Amino acid sequence: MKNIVKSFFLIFFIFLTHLVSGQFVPNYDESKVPNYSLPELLILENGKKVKSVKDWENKRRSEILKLFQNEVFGVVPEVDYKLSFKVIKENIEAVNGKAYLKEVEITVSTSEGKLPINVLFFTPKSDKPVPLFLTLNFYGNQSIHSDKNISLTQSWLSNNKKFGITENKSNEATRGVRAYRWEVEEIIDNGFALATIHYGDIDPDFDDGFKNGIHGIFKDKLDKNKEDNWGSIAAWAWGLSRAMDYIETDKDFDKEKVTVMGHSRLGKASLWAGATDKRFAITISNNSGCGGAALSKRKIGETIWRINDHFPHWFCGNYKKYSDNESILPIDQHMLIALMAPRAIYVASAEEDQWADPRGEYLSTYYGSKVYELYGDKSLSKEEMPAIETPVATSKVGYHIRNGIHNVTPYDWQQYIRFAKSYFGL
Ligand code: GTR
Repeated sequence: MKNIVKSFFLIFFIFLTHLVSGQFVPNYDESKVPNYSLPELLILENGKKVKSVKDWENKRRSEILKLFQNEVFGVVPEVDYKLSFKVIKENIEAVNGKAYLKEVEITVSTSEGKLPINVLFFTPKSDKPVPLFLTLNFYGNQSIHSDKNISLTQSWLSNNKKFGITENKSNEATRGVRAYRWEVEEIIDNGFALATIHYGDIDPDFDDGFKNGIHGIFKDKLDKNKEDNWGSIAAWAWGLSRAMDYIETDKDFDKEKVTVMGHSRLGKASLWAGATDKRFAITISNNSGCGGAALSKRKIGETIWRINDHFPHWFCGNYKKYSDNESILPIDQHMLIALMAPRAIYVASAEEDQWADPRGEYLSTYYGSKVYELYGDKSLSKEEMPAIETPVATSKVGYHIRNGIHNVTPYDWQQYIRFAKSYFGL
């Protein structure tokens, strides 16, 4: 009883401090990072050490995956669905004649409805299947390149006055507005294809009680009272896997060489896609921060409280238990990184993106990389962060921090291409 009263006052106190301060004040001071200890990556729930690849693959990996499913991202309900693929545009000359543009509509059908997901491909001209980067985008496929052949997205768009988006709808003026984040020509020149999907096609990014997007046609198995219902990040990751279902059928692409990459909230989604779907050979997290690559227990920049408060639909109900209560977390994000092993993982930070806690992003990569030792591979050698624009890498784990703000820059893409080429032996 005493404990219940104590926790009640504690919760009330936390609530009051947030209410009185009116606004969240992030901590950026390393000396104020709380004392924390990270949950053990390589100790089983029964207390035994993980000593071999077998222990990892047959036991520990699934324990960790389950914890992330139940406590963080939520569980995808078991619903019968069908997929159909329709090529709606094909082999249109693009990128100064160096590539083909193609669009594929993936339709997901359940007993409750249909959801179209439009995948845009830029594929270098080649007589062999090519490796590919698969990514989600924020403002519609038409925003990533000025090519007029790209269909305007039909799904919900996040409003953005700078881009002329005011009614959650795309328009001609949104063509190419985000081209600066997409090194399409560089990707093509290096022999990679690029595939992208507007994340709003899969699940619109607002809290609507599971009505729209994929949640809407999967709801028959959804129990509103369950705290592990899948949130939007899990939905976006699920959509990436459906794109992979298509990619496997298309002989333009080398399905063994697919890299899933994402920025920010979409970097959280790419990490979850890489963790849940072993078909992704490389996973890249660009500035993914809280709930992505950054360690939660450090509470630097964005915290679990802040992310749950602003984006209650991103994670599952259980994740709310950890708002301002990180010490009880049974996992931390180094374990999410480790779920990629033995495949490859690359994490990138930006110096001015303190909100995403670059140091926390590095540390989780460093601690997570220990799992690779089980495979006889190297882990990252230094706990100390590398210098700005001095990438560090083993054969399967890469990290860099660059100058500048929260963004995806040509520098980032150059590192991803270099890492992917070396990992794939190209
Ligand atoms: C911010 C959010 C971050 C990050 C970012 C983005 O508002 O706090 O976690 O996801 O949005 O996706 O651009």
